Amino acid sequence: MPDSAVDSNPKVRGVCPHDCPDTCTWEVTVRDGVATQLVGDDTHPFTRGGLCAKVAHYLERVYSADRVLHPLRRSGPKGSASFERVSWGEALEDIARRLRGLIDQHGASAILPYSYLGTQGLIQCNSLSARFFARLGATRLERAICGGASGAGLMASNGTGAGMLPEQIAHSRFIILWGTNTIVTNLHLWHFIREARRRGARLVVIDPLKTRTANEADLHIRPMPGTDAALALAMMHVIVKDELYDADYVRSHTTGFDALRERVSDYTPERVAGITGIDAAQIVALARDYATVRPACIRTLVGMEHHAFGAMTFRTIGCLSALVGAWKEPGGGHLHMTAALHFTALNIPAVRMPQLEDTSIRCVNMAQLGQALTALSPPVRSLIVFNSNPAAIAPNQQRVLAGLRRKDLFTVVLEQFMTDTARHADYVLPATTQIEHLDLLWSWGHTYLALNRPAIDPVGEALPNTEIFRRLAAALGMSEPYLFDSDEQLIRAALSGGHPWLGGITYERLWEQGWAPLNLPSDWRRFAAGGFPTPSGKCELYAADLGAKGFDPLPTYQPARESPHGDLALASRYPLVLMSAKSELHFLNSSYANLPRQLRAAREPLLDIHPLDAEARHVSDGGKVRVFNDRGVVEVRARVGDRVRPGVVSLPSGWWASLSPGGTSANTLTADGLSDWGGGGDFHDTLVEVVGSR
Ligand SMILES: Nc1nc2c(c(=O)[nH]1)N[C@H]1C(S)=C(S)[C@@H](COP(=O)(O)OP(=O)(O)OC[C@H]3O[C@@H](n4cnc5c(=O)[nH]c(N)nc54)[C@H](O)[C@@H]3O)O[C@H]1N2
Ligand SMILES: Nc1nc2c(c(=O)[nH]1)N[C@H]1C(S)=C(S)[C@@H](COP(=O)(O)OP(=O)(O)OC[C@H]3O[C@@H](n4cnc5c(=O)[nH]c(N)nc54)[C@H](O)[C@@H]3O)O[C@H]1N2
Ligand SMILES: [Mo]
Repeated sequence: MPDSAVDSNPKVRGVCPHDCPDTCTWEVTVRDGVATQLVGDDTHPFTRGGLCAKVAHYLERVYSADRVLHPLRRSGPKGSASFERVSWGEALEDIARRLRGLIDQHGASAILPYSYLGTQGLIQCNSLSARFFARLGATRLERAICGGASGAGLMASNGTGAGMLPEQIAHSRFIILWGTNTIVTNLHLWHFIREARRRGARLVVIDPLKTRTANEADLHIRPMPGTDAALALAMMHVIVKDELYDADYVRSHTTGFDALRERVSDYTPERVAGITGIDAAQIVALARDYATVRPACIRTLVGMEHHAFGAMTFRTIGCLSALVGAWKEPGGGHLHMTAALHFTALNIPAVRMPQLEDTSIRCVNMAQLGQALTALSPPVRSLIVFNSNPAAIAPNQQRVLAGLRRKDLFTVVLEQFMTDTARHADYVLPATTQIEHLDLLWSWGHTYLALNRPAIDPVGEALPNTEIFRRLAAALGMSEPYLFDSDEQLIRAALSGGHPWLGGITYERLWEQGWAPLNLPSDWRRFAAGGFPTPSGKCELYAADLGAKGFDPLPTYQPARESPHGDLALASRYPLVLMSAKSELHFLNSSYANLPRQLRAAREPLLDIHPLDAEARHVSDGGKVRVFNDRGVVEVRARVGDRVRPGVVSLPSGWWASLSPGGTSANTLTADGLSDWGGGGDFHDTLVEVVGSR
């Protein structure tokens, strides 16, 4: 049970738990123990009273007839979703018995925990679970499928992914949304972009897809996927050649300008036009505008990192702001994620206790779950999943499913719904939703901390993740007190370190007021006077550290193996690049993709294909197509038009295979390699062929 009593006040403050940069606060009205209304908080400066198309209907999720409300034990073949109800006691006792047996025979590293940001709350996401699996000595999981490569890339240039603050974009005069679909994925930032445009800002979107956001831009530039580093190098070429860089800033606050000048000399707009598919004249104009209109902001997020050279792409783009001295003005610089600010302020080690972890134990990258379940030696014998739906969101879906179907794999899934992952479990344990548990929310898209108070008692027999791990620890006979801390204790631990940015922010204040801004300096111009947290203290145009690790120390472009300019034999069999971005307004990754309202709104997954590519393949608008490569086949209907550029096709991500027309979804086709560094996936480097079918 949540350890803070449910309040008798009928209006309860809470926070959206989803893995989204907006982290909105809300207010829940409760009558007779039932939540009757959930509305956006109009006092929160970022939420501004509005919720998105998904979360506005969060109560339908809470009270959905499809929720898993009791512990379930498998009673049919894996994947058939045949389960019988059991008691918590029976479930936990049997799970503990099975795990103990595996540990005795094979050691605890036969167990793989798999989790992500189904809830982003610091406590229910990964607090006691981190302690529990470390104490157990389970295989470790690298959770880098989102933000890993972009963060590591920006780190190499600027020492951090946290630069500008989101509200500052309102002061920009030239905004590049570079590989981010703000209106769909980061809606609450749009207000500040609109504000900037009211004051005369120009908006450029760089995206292979004509997204909802691209539709609103003054200029939409459509590179071939995975070629943005070349585009950035060509911009630098123009900026250097035309002497539009900020010589003072470059001299004082960067390393390696001469080496960079040499490097970019080859990246002429004409040559890069051939790589990116963008007109040379357009590249020149973009570079000149970016370097001369002040203040200029580059906004990036996550989509563009999912490439084999994702980190290098971000590292390269990350040099532009210093080159033109954009950091000097409020509204200038690079806006990426604010996560590092929260993680600096909060006492994360007190919550997760990293000292318990034995780093000599093997580690599995979450983007390669299929490989881990089918090829790892010694094998993974038990999989414990929470806050994630890998059967839908992990790349190379057929391989993931093959792993999940293994008869000798003992799988436990903590879930709110019978996802495609849960369907393959031996036990499904019912998890609470956000209005049923206590949590502390940080944000990767703004600088407000917020407390989520439970508004209602758990529905059915659902329990918070933390409580499930406490009970599991007890069932396994563990007795270390740190495995049994309460949710409130964990939140107090997170707020404890005494960091100045947390000054005045206490549990009591958050309980009363709901949210509080981090106490950042009021004149936040992060690198106006340099001070980059890199080894040299400068923006590292030349990064000696990268060189020492075997990477190119200078910004560079390389084609991915699985791309039109990579493995040419592969590209001749599969000539189209498949994007599977977050184009569904009504889904949050694979969450909501099973709920009636959202499924009605999303209708069906369609393959976007350009008329030139469609014609060559006898594909008609609305006609059925087979999209395939060596990893599998997806059968959907085609939408012919200019939502994609020639050479690129697109499927929406998030769809559950079991609810998709042909029984497979986009990730059936996606690559499961890793980014150059930072541990990200390369799933947007996916080549396919398309044929019309009847
Ligand atoms: N409605 C909704 N909102 C969400 C989510 C959701 O599922 N639904 N998911 C949340 C999560 S977990 C995240 S990480 C964020 C992600 O937020 P974003 O990063 O904004 O979203 P993505 O769709 O992953 O990628 C954005 C765009 O990057 C483009 N892109 C991909 N590769 C390249 C490339 O090589 N070059 C260029 N220039 N562009 C490229 C894609 O075409 C896509 O339109 O959104 C969050 N918000
Ligand atoms: N092709 C393709 N693949 C992608 C992406 C893409 O753009 N394209 N995006 C990638 C990115 S950026 C991300 S972040 C990942 C997202 O991958 P995931 O984090 O796995 O996201 P979801 O699909 O939303 O699954 C979260 C699950 O957690 C459950 N959940 C929510 N709250 C709780 C809770 O309190 N307790 C428990 N036990 N469960 C809970 C939800 O019901 C849901 O089933 O997907 C990645 N995969
Ligand atoms: Mo993500």
